[in-house]
Amino acid sequence: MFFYSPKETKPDTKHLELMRWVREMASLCRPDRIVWIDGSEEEKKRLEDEAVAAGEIVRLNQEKLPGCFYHRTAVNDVARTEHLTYICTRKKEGAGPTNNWMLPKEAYKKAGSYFRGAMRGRTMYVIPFSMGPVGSPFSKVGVELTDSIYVVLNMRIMTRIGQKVLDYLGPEGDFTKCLHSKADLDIEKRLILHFPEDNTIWSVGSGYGGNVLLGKKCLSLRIASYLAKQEGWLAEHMLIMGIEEPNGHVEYVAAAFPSACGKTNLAMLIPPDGLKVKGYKIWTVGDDIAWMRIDTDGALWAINPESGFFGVAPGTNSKSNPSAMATIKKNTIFTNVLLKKDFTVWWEDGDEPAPSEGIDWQGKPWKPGAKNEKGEIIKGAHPNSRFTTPASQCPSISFRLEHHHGVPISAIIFGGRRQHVAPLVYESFSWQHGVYVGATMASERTAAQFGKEGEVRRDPMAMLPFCGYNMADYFQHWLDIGGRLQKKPKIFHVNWFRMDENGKFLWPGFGENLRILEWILSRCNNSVDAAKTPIGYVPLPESLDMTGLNLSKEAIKKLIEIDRFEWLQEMESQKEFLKILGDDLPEQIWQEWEAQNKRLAE
Ligand code: GTP
Ligand code: SPV
Ligand code: MN
Repeated sequence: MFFYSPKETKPDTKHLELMRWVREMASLCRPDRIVWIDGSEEEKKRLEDEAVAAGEIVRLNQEKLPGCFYHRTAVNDVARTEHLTYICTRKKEGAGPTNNWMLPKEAYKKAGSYFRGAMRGRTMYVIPFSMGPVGSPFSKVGVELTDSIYVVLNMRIMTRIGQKVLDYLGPEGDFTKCLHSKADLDIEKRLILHFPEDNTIWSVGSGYGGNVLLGKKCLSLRIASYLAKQEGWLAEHMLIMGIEEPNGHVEYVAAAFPSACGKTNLAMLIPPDGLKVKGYKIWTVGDDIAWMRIDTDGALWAINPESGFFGVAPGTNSKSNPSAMATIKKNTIFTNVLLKKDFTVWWEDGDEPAPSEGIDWQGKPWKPGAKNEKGEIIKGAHPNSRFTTPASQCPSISFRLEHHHGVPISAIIFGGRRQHVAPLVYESFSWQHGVYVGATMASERTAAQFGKEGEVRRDPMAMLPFCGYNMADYFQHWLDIGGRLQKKPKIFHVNWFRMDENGKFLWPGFGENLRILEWILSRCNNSVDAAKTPIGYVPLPESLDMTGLNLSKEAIKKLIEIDRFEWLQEMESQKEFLKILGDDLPEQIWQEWEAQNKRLAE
């Protein structure tokens, strides 16, 4: 094979393995140019201008939205494609029964044929990035090669990138090898491949966030969960937030909800009017990913490895999430929302009424009320349209985001979107019972993943699409962590989405969720009693502070009610799921299932 040497900017690194790998991937993808990303402001400007000129992004109205850009992905490329996402381990058991699996050799061969020559006529950007503050012992370095400026600009917001990362990496530091090409954006030739044994990620044929910002789900969850298992820590699909009491004391919680189930909203919560007199203040540490480890004090400490938010736009407004609205006023990239005539953006359930016209997420002229051939309303913004915005711009951002040490976690909260069955909140009986609660969690499918919306599926710890190894071993890992923790966070389950018989939400949600966090924290410091039910502890109605909330006693009762009949059915459905994990499932999870089933039947 002859050596391929395109034009290349001079890398400022002595990392020979990194340079060898970049050239090897270039000789596969055949870009016209290789550009090493340094992370500077000048470089950002240059890339923005280039991408605007090429039509890859649109510069928005700089008076109204300074530093903001707009991008549309291909119509068939607007959400993560879980059916095209694989864990490639030498043995199938390594991936387990809940992941798609391919033999590494075959995966490299198949994707290699899609990558071959895919960057002809394009530039390959080399993005060194750090998940977590650069140089923190808890951070991980990756290098993403991509032919998309949109990816570079997003990675610049979501992670720490550039020369400082190369400097930290030195001549032989470890890094995750991340290769991405849009190729032809052909869904038939799209693959999102993870090779945990090689610390490598290959993504081809997509331009959608979760598939291509390889520091996010691919590295920080799938690869990181695999590393975390080996190194004795946890990589989770969780928000991290601090709740400050008037005396200045801050308690931190971490919460795992599936995609588009309210992590961003909860992490940025504004105390509701009725609780204002109590003087709480909320600090946002992260809205999507938590890396947690046991420190020398025997407690669980967490960092958010990201530096930006990739949040769902529709439904975001000054009432539901004022902090997000303040964050996205500048330096934000909007993807797949509606583009207005004045080069600002709009989405359903935002702050403004629908404009009289605009360009919708499919790139077509749009008018409010327009319908398709089937008579369905055409949305201006795709339900999974998103904003990419710097965390530093968030009014509630915690200064601890840049702390190498992270924050101590008092409570872990699991949650899903369930119209029925799951009560507003309950507390597990123990760490082991809590792990079982997380392991059997379920949620209705949302627009964040390709597939049928609304269908209930088990999504253990909100990690079903993100666990980089066998789910059964993952549960065992959670049990082991509990065994090592001297100060165990209490484990809770919440459901903001319970509905009445008319299909209306029983709970107002959003800012009002602080009332539930307040109860959770009082349970953590043992300052409030609770009612024992077969599934866990629920609040005594009088111990929830409902000041200023106009909710009937009836509704509150319904919200925390446990219907034994529904729950016995739920147990059967849990059993079906647990059986899929076979003999590898830790015995303790079955014991918890049996015990709960017995309590419910009594
Ligand atoms: P990913 O970014 O996909 O991981 O999702 P996320 O968990 O951060 O989801 P996000 O906070 O963006 O949730 C978005 C959806 O949840 C929107 O449709 C919101 O309107 C809805 N939502 C968030 N919080 C609440 C709540 O407390 N009650 C109700 N009813 N809906 C909520
Ligand atoms: C999710 O789907 O859980 C997200 C968005 O946070 S993505 O990064 O696309 O996965
Ligand atoms: Mn997410």
